[in-house]
Amino acid sequence: MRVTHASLHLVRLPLVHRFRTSSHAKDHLDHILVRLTDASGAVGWGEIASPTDPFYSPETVDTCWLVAERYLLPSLVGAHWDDPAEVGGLWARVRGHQFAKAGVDIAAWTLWSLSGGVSLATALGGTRSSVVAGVSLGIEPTIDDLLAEVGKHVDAGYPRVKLKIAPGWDVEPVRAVRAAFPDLQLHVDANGVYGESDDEVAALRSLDDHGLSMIEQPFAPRNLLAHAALQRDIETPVCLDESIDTLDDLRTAVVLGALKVLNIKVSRMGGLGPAVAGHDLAAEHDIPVWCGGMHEFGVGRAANVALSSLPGFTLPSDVSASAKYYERDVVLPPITASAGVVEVPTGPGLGHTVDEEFLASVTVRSATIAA
Ligand code: OSB
Ligand code: MG
Repeated sequence: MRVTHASLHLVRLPLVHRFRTSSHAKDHLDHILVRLTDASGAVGWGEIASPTDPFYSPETVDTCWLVAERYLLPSLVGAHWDDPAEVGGLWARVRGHQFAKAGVDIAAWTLWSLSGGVSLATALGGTRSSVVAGVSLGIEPTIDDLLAEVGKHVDAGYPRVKLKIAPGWDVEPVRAVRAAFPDLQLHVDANGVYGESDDEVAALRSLDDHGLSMIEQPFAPRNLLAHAALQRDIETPVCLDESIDTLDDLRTAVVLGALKVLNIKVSRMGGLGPAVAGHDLAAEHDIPVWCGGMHEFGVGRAANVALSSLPGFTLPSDVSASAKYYERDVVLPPITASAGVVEVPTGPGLGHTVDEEFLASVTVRSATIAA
């Protein structure tokens, strides 16, 4: 297979509901869609779902654009490859920049599966015909606002809710949500903002009493030792997100006892190939995994749905329906969930087509790279 033409499209979509985490708030997202074409004219799409600012990871939309345009696409366009698992080898010299790599990698997988007439899920080794979705809810102005948001998504059928927490917004919202929804599968995500002061560790430890299915990334990404110490002290599983960019990170975290659950994000791990490898490695260590999200547009979320169909994804994934995020998504049909369950498409490739006319109307900037 040979990509003859590639293009990047910076696309802006407004969020239906303002999203606040421990580090920042956002009303719209700017993601970069990657379009690859081969000599037969087949088209594969990918998505670079980096946040605009370097508050989740060191990458930004601007660094992704630069790295994809200057390094990744020039090494891919014109090169011969047989399997998308080889594509990462074309840019092996490029260190880091996982989000940028992931967007190009997803496009290679979708092009290859489409050309081969198989679904992306099948190409990845998926076995499930549907996946269970959860929702991730931001920090709200008041507890009442939060209870209303949780209620709305529970009513829509989502069986699992994740709450963003930060020092000062942790025990109280968790207690309130737990009191109102005693049987809900509930977990929290701190995005690495807790320190190791006695007060902050005590707050995390007291979350152990609320039947949470996990505490996600309480401490800074590189601070595996603090995660291991907390995991020794509490029953609730510690889940890692920002700490795990590579398989080497995962091996180290396992040896240290820093996690009991892994959030696999295609973007954070640098693509679908590395995400599948992370799934396999976690399974060897009996670590259950779920697929995290970055508020992807339909292209990236369809890839997340396909990945979540692998057998080790035994916990609900952040693959909510398009309507949770966007009034209008870039794919047709949009991603839908029924009683919190998303069907895995069986048609070739992504199983969703990109609405190119709508895309043109929301594209801010484009660039092309030809052989
Ligand atoms: O930590 O999982 C996270 C969104 C942006 C940045 C980081 C995270 C998130 C989410 C959203 O939790 C999950 C989703 O896509 O629904
Ligand atoms: Mg997270």
